[in-house]
Amino acid sequence: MGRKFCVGGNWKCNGTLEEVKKIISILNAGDVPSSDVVEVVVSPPFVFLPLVKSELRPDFHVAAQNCWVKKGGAFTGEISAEMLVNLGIPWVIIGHSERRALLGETNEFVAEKVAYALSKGLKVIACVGETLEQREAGSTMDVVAAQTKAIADKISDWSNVVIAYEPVWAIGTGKVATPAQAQEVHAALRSWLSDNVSAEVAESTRILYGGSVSGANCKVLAAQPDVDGFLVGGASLKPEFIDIIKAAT
Ligand code: G2H
Repeated sequence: MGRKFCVGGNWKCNGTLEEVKKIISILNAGDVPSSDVVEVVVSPPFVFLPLVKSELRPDFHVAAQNCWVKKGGAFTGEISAEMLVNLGIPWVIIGHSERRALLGETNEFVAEKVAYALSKGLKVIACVGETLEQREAGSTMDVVAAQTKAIADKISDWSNVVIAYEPVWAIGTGKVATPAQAQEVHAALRSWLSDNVSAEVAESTRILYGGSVSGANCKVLAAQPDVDGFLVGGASLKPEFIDIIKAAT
């Protein structure tokens, strides 16, 4: 079976109650391909998760933007995987570069979180990607391979994992990777999975592109054979998110 196109909307730390309600109504009215063709996952800040889950159309799914690395308890300010499961939130984004860079999340810590979230039954969008310095030094593939290896070392079942390749230099900068740059890394990641995990996992695991995806650039990126969807930030807060979902067809 082919890889179903997947579009994630990462709202990051944005939105008032009124704005969130407005985004929900735009999404609910959007004319998009059926869920047989595209899987849509929107990821609001934690505080809006119950609202979004209850008001959002049922063919779109909801993700948290993070969760704690193990069972909840005395971890002030954290949200556990168990809580997400309890609220019926099926997905979680883990290892976004903003958390890696600003909050010091290491490859190992991210991988532990991925493994724990999966063990609780969550589906995971695991983010990888290189900085501009790393790209210019020619180490893009070493970096994303190390990030992916840390995860591969801790999990055995990849069926609930989606990888998001997000070059850090393209995030929120308006400087999108060219289709060729995205395809090159996606293909290399798939080949890494084939060599280091299995051919089946390489074939079935979806690899999303993230970093300044917009209504204007999504079609050419989606046409790349190893681009299986997008993780969208800024544009996921706007009506053009509907156009990006339509890039699935
Ligand atoms: C990358 C992306 C969403 P943006 O972080 O994950 O954000 O589309 O704003 O670059």
